[in-house]
Amino acid sequence: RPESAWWKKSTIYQIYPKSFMDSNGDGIGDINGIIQKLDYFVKLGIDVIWLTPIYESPQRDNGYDISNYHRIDEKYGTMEDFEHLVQEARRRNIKIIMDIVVNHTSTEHEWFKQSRQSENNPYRNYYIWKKTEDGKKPNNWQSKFGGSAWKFDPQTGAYYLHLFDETQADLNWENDEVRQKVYDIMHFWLQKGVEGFRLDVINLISKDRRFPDDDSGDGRKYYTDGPRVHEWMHEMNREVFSKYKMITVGEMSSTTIDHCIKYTNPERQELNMVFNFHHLKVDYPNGEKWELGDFDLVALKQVLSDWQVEMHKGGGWNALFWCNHDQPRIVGRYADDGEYHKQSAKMLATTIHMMQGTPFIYQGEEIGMIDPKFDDINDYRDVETLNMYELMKSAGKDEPQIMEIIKKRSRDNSRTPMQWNASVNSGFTTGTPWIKTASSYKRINVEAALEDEDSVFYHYRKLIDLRKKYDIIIDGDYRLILKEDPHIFAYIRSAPGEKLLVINNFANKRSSFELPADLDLDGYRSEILISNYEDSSMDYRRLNLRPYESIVYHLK
Ligand code: TEU
Ligand code: CA
Repeated sequence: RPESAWWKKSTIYQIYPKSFMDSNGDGIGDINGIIQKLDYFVKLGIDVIWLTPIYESPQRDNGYDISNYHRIDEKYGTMEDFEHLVQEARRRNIKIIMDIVVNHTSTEHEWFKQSRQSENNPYRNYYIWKKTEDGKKPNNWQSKFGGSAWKFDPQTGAYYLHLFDETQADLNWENDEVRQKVYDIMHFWLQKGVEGFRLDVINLISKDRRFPDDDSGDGRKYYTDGPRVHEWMHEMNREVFSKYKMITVGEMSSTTIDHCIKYTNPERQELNMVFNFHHLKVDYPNGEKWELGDFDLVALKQVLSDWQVEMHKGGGWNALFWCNHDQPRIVGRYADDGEYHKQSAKMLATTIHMMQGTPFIYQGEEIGMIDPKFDDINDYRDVETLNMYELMKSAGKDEPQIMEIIKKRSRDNSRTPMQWNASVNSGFTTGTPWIKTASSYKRINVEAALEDEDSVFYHYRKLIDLRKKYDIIIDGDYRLILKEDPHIFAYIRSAPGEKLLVINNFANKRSSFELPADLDLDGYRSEILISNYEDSSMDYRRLNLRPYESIVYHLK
């Protein structure tokens, strides 16, 4: 069996610095706070951390609006602090991945300030400007944060494109100089000792240059996995990635499996792995995020299984995840954050971590953090949430209805302070946190988790460890079983001479499992690798699963 790349055996931990650990009491997490907590990652078994953006930024979208790519935002610390972090991480064999946001810059970036000055400014062509004769918007494309994707700028009487907030202007990747500048930025950070990048919405950089109206949608089909994106990914790989020992993960918005195979099949020399979001839309009615819908396990199984099977076949590689800074906490969303909180959090973790790909854990997930359930719009900070609040209001929805949706869908659900202990503000800050701490911190926190042998934390640690020990998790093929079962998510991983049987009950009640008759599992010895109840049954042929019970059998 060929030896797999190291990053296929690693689990990556995502840090949202603003909410991770505040070292100086100003209520905002910072670099020195991360340094203080490095040993925590060692305890969990993590060898790679990804930091969401800490570059200089007006923070309209919490750092995804960058005004200077070569500086650290002073809220997070200094360049010296960052260099210190790199050193301290390296001492513990932890690699650092930075977030690279180059689909757009802040409108406060010097390039944009220049660009908007005049039509013959040397930076004019760094962004996407359109003039229209009748003064109407260039087309009907919509911003992902609501409203038109075009903003009129009176200085030159032209519109610029912004797929996100109006302070996030899309860069013009057709301009060779822009691409060169992006590669320079990457070299700058790699030379500081960074060992990888997470590339923000990188599949949106190539727009259809005709900029047509989208009669049946919001425009995304004209810029998602656009005409030149693979050409540019390959160019980036040649100009930058190929020159370092590093890893890359692309964040892909509304992408397809075929494109993701292309992005990640090593022969094409583009990226190492990709995030896609289809499994986090199975509770969106008609794909609509800002409407409430029911969780559909059969749909979830189908989506995740298609990605498992097809990416494996095509030689691609998935990034596996439930949580990030844009998603509500998974435990209350797809399982239970009440009575069966602990079992649910473990069950969900096992479901994902036994799949093929590189798992990512988002801060707080490893202790089963849950949504804060804020009732008051004034407790929310996220630009998307606040925009959508206004849009839903003007569409005539009433306040309680709007708040019900926001409570379930807001990105702030995952952005509340990390829950370190049961002291005031969960040990995150001695000051006033920039966003309120979730009230669950007294019960759900790191200190309590470390003291409890049976905690969600130790379950994650075990999963991280299993991946390092069992190659079948990395290279085994995948087959979904009991496809139509509405409560059980079960699958089999197979490698020559061995199997993993992964069985998860997504119901809050007992469910009976019966191994399909056509599976030939005779002649194997079996052991339980991990489960979330103390005394799980050894008889994997017939099980009476308890609520949210999850068991992994290794057959050899
Ligand atoms: O997110 C891209 C993205 O498309 C989403 O997950 C987005 O949050 C969602 O569509 C909103 O409904 C990335 C970053 O992760 C996000 O934090 C940034 O706001 C966004 O890009 C813009 O840079
Ligand atoms: Ca601080």
